[in-house]
Amino acid sequence: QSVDLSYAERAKLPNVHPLASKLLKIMEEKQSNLCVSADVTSSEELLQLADSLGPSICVLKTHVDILKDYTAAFSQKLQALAEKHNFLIFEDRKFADIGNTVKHQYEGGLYQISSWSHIVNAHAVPGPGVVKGLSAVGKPLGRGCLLIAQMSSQGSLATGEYTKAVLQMAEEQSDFVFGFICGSKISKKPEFIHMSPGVQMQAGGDVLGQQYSTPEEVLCDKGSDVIIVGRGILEAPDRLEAAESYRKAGWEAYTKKLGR
Ligand code: 5IU
Repeated sequence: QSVDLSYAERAKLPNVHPLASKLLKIMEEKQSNLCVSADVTSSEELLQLADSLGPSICVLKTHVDILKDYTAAFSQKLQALAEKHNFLIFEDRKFADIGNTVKHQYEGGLYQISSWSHIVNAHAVPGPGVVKGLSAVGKPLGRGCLLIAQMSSQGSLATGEYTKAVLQMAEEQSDFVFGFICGSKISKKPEFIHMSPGVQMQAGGDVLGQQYSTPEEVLCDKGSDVIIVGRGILEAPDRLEAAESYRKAGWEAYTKKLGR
């Protein structure tokens, strides 16, 4: 029965990835383990969300390829808001190709993701080359990667032995991989950060296979570190009020789990 370390203690571990350390410090400072999934289709709306919810969150997750009006100026404004409110940007790109291809997808194209996103994620399906390719671009820039170890959707194939193999891959490239997208804590190493999508105040799902757990279930029972919330906040009548209620629920669950 090992005692859980606080975010602040984990931030100071000798082998912690610098970006994980930064995130853990932000979480402690802002008393927030909330990542908002800003799944909107207008740049203006996304920037407005980032500015209003910024103080409540540790990470802002984007899908820039759903924006109908992406420009390089948008990414600069988003970076300025990340500085202003002290949160990290996570482009949920889910890279899944051979190393050489993901290198281009990460650095180039229209979006030039590596130039503005602190965090990206990748599927482990291609094998370790996908991380090597991303790392070649992102490591010199101080970026970090989360490997998708489990998914929140019904019938996901990322389970069991696959999840274990993802864990192994992360351990072998922990100079760039600092954690996981997962439904529950899969690594005992406190240096790794576990981030979980599929979170709403009420358990349930949507019509396309999404499955929801509550902040308390995800953080206390499943032992994850960060809750990722999209529609639970975006579809609320008052988004700021909803974000604050998720932040508080998340923080309470964390302090309860810590038990001190
Ligand atoms: N997302 C998931 N489940 C996953 C992964 C990513 O829901 O396993 I990997 C993304 C999809 C969406 C957000 O951008 O997280 C969840 O949005 P809602 O809270 O609106 O369901």
